[in-house]
Amino acid sequence: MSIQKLENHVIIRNEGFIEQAETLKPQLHETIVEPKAIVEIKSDKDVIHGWKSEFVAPASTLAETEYGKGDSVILDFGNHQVGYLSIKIRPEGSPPDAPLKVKLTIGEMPVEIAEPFENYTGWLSSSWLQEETIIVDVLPTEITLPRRYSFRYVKLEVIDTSPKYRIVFEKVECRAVTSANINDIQTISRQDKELQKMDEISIKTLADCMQDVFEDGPKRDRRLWLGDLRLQALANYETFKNNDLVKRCLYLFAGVPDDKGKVAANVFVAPKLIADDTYLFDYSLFFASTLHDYYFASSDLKTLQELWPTAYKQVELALERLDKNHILKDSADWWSFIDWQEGLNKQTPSQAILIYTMKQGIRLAQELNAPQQNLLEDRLEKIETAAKTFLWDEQQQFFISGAERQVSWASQIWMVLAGIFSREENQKLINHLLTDKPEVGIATPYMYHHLVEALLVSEEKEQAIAEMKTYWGGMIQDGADTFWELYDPNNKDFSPYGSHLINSYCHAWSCTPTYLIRKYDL
Ligand code: RAM
Repeated sequence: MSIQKLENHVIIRNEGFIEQAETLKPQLHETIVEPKAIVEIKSDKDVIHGWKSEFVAPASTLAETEYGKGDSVILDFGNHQVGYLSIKIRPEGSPPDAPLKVKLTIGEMPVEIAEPFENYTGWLSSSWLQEETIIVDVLPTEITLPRRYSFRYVKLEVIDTSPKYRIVFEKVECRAVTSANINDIQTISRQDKELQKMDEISIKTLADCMQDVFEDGPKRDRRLWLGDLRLQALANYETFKNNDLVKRCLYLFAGVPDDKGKVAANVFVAPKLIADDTYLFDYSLFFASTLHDYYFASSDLKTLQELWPTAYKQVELALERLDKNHILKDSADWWSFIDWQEGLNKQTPSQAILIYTMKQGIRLAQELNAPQQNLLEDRLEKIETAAKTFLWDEQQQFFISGAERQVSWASQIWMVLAGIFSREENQKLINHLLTDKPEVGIATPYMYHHLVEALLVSEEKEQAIAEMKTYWGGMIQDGADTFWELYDPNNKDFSPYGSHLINSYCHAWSCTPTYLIRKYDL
């Protein structure tokens, strides 16, 4: 379990930055979506989580049926939706002499409809599981649920009417919302239909996560995380090109640093802008990285000038963790995310991320003619040399991490991306990784993205495509309408949270195939 909770969390609010973010608040586009079908969720041991949906009737037949106590119906909206549900209900029979009680269960995946939420035992709050009980005094009625939901399936269960009346669901619809403008996308037609499909699903994933900010997942955690933002922004530059939304998110992070200047790993935007008391070594550094990518996508020099001090501060604070050998200190109590891989030592991948972001920092310093450039270059050289001296195991031909000298996928992948070796050496390393397959592997699409990008920068295009087809292609075969937060093809029930019910099935950090396909012209 990984929960960070800080006492005496001091935030220094920069009202100018917060106002700037406010002016960039996006407009939400709305679309009314109706369910496509009435379905049943059936048990099937051969499908993911053991549950599949089966067509029963077109959704247009919904209003032909009367429902009484204990009856239920499952609606399939045909694709993933993020929005507000409304239901029109009328009574049939005698005048309603008791309130109507209806329970809604709302799910992105069939498993969420099939398995009772009461049985959930994960360590994240069960309040994320999407359900609602409504009690209606006066019928007929039209109810709009106040919460925004993320779903494909909705189960309506009549808990009670009275012996004297039944009800009809005359209409159910969803007001779907996104700040992405689908018309802004240049459609591409690929020869390879699998890649084409992956591109489309990535774009849908990204669009459904684009709300008031770039959310990590519209079901959970519904907030702005830096690590997710960095990847969403990259996918966005290749597709929606909503640069202002990236800019808004950068200003939000820069608006609430702590008293040392460190930016939080995630922020809440309601009831007002609040920095979460969670700090991750890699995520803070990715502020600089996201600013780098934003600047080169937008040429917005003014924003770069304003946010450079915040970006540089993240590097400066990260450098404080180096020991006398220029290697990041490892300890049991530090927080760097990297991946949800069980038992992963974070030292070497974090060192690589430091190198990766310092290089981007140097590029920014050059653009600005900033005095920090020399210092960054000087430190970088030492840190890179130290990585080769102390973290590279000549005998194993792998980078090792921590006192246990762990060989992980994450260390090799991030060192390739950090570019401390030549292209040929990187190519050798990444191929060695794929053939040797060290035990400490990859747990998330987030880390998989980095594997694929490491292959692409090493000019291993065919292998990159093959990995994407196994991984994101595997999700598609397992029924993904949008790409998932977690996916382990060898253990499809995997969840770092103790239950796959709480996993998010439309998740920002999984939206990058469109970036990889378009940027590297796959
Ligand atoms: C989970 C979410 C989020 C991610 C953090 C580190 O809570 O999946 O997207 O950035 O972990």
